[in-house]
Formats: sequence, C-alpha cells, structure tokens
Amino acid sequence: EQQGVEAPVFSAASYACQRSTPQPGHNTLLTDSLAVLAESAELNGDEGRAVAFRRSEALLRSLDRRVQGVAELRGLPCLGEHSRRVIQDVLDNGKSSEVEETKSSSRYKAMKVLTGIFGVGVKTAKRWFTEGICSLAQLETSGHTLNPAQQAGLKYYADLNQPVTRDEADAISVTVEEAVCSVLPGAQVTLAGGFRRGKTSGHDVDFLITHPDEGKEEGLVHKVTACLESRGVLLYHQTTRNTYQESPEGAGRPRSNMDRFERCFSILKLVQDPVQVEADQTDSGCRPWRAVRVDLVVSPISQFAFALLGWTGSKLFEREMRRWAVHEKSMSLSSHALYDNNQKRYLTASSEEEIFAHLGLEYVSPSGRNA
Ligand code: DGT
Ligand code: MG
Repeated sequence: EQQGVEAPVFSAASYACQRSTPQPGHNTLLTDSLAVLAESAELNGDEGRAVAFRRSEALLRSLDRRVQGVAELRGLPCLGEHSRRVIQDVLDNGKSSEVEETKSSSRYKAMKVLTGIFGVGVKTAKRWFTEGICSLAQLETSGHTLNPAQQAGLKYYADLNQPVTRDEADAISVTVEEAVCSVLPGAQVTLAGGFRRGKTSGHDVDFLITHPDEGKEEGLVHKVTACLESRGVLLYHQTTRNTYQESPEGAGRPRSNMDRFERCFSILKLVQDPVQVEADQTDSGCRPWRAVRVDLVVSPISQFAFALLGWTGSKLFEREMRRWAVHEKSMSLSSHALYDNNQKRYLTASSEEEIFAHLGLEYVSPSGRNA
C-alpha cells in the first residue's frame, strides 16, 4: 500500500517439495514463457539451465495470485537473474522477445518435431538436425535405419502427439485392469503420472501394478502384454525386467534408480466411442481407434509407496524431493527405497504420507505436486 518499505507480497519455500503447486496456477503467461525456455534448454542438452527455468516456473505456479509487477517478487527463492528478466519483459510487453525468438527458431522447431517421435531422444534428434533433417518427410527420405521404437513412433506420430484426455485415460484403465486381473487375480492397478496429479490431459498414461502377496507380481509384465496382444490392442511394446535385486541402491548412477522396475513402454490401441468417432471423422481418417502411449510399471508391495511417489511425479517435484533428502536430511530417496545415511539403515514406509514424514516434510497431495 505504502511507498518505500513494503512487506513482501509473496513468500515461498525454496524446495518445490515444501509447497503445494497446482496446475495451471495464476500466472500462466509467465509460466508458459519460462516453460518454453526450459524446454529449449532441454532440447539443447543443457540440463542445468533447464532445471533453473523449471524451478522458476514451478515457483510462479505455486503463487496464490497473479503477479502484477516484478517488484512483488523481491526476496523469493528460485528466481535467477535470467528468469527475472524474462518475467519483467512479459509483465511489461505481454510477451518475452527471447521466448518469441526461441519459438520461431528453426532449431527449436526441428528439435520439437524430431523428439516428438516416440523413441527419439535429444541426442539422436541433434545428430539428425546437424545433418539438415528438420521434418518427418526429410527423415523418411534420409535413408536412416530406425529402431523398432522409432518406427512405431513415426507410424503413429499424429496420434501420439495428440494429448490423451482424462476420458481416454479412464478407458485405457479399464482395458489394462481387465488384462492384469485376468492374468493375476488380486493384482492392484493404480493410475500414476500426471493423471494422478489431476491433470486433464497428458502425453501418455502411466500405471503402477502390484500384488498384496510379495513375489506374486514377478514376471507379470510378460503375462499382461501377452494378454493385451491376444486381445488385439497391443500395437508396440518393449519390456525391461526388474534389475533392482541384482544391484540394489548405490551401485551405478542414482538417476537410473527409477528405471529398475519391471517395466513396459507400450503403444495401445484405444477403440473409440462410435459417437466420438463420427464427430472426429474429418481428421481421424474414419479410423475407429487411436494409438496411445501407455507405461506399465510393476512394483513389489514392499516398495509400492516409494514406487507410487516416484511415478506420480512431476519430474521436478521428484527431483526436488531427492535434493531435499540428500542436502537437508542426509538421506537417499529413490522409487525403491529411502536410506538414512546417518543411521545407516533403510526406512520402511507403506504409504506416501510416511515417506514425507520420514523426510520431515509436510504431506503434499498428488494435486499439489504439479511443480
Ligand atoms: P505427461 O507428460 O502428461 O505424461 O506427464 P507425467 O507427469 O505423467 O510425466 P511422465 O509420464 O513422463 O512420467 C511420470 C512420472 O514417472 C515422472 O514424474 C517420473 C517418472 N518417470 C517416468 N519415466 C521415467 C524414466 O524414464 N526415468 C525416471 N527416472 N523417471 C521416470
Ligand atoms: Mg505420464
């Protein structure tokens, strides 16, 4: 109200896991701009810069009202000089020149198209872009041999780049639950990822599967994919087995922790509601189905709480929780376990609430984890 020394307008904790971050938040013009710069840094393979922009974006998304001027942000954590400059530009001009330039750059556009192919990561896309490949048509005539994932990615490109709706995720849930329960009665299927956080659309549908009797879940992925295949809905799949027992905690790079469950990256055929198909007919080419990316992850019940926390996301929220664990609590958190480096022992948990409590954090419900 008064000029001069004002009380801070906003306050926020520095780790994203210490606050609740809704989707989409009250500052979408700002957060969308920062997200473009984060994505661009990711596409350049510059992870440090990408994380810095993601942190700024998440901080702004957690604020409980619209930011009117950059002065209101004084004292807030996570906002570096670069982010503040972008925010200032957007507040003053309605958009950021850097963001506009980024979005219209041929590199950004090409990298988005190429990494939009399932099975193509930043490294591969960069190599292709260096060779002058900027479009799907150029890739197809380039003579490059594509691996099976990339071939499927190209084949279903349009479908896989059309966001999955909540209704579609629910329909896929029914299919997956039926398959899982027919091969292992009593197994539990939980929708994880962005949909568990309450997002209304996503790039894929993530499921976490477990069974109350430890051990019963072993080898489940193969049985489920065989079942889906026999029902004619499995368009593509690649399975990785559980390697956690072979080298538990510590061995190897910590970032590989999350990939050690038995897991299946798949593309499923979602048969669509006939009424909906009629409405979409012009652009879906009369096909009564669409392809959807589905991830199936199998966890033993003893690790389920950790797996659920790890597979609910968001990626930044997970990253911040692990950073908090290491730097503030001297603990190591993964999707499998929590290790206390001071007590030199694992801390068990049978719910997400217990994991937050072990870490000395206030519980954040899934809808608040949209960092
Ligand atoms: P989206 O893009 O709408 O599907 O959004 P999300 O939040 O569902 O993102 P998604 O599906 O990529 O991943 C969900 C969570 O699962 C994510 O927060 C972290 C975990 N996760 C998924 N894939 C991987 C992976 O390959 N490595 C690791 N470390 N974590 C993963
Ligand atoms: Mg997802």
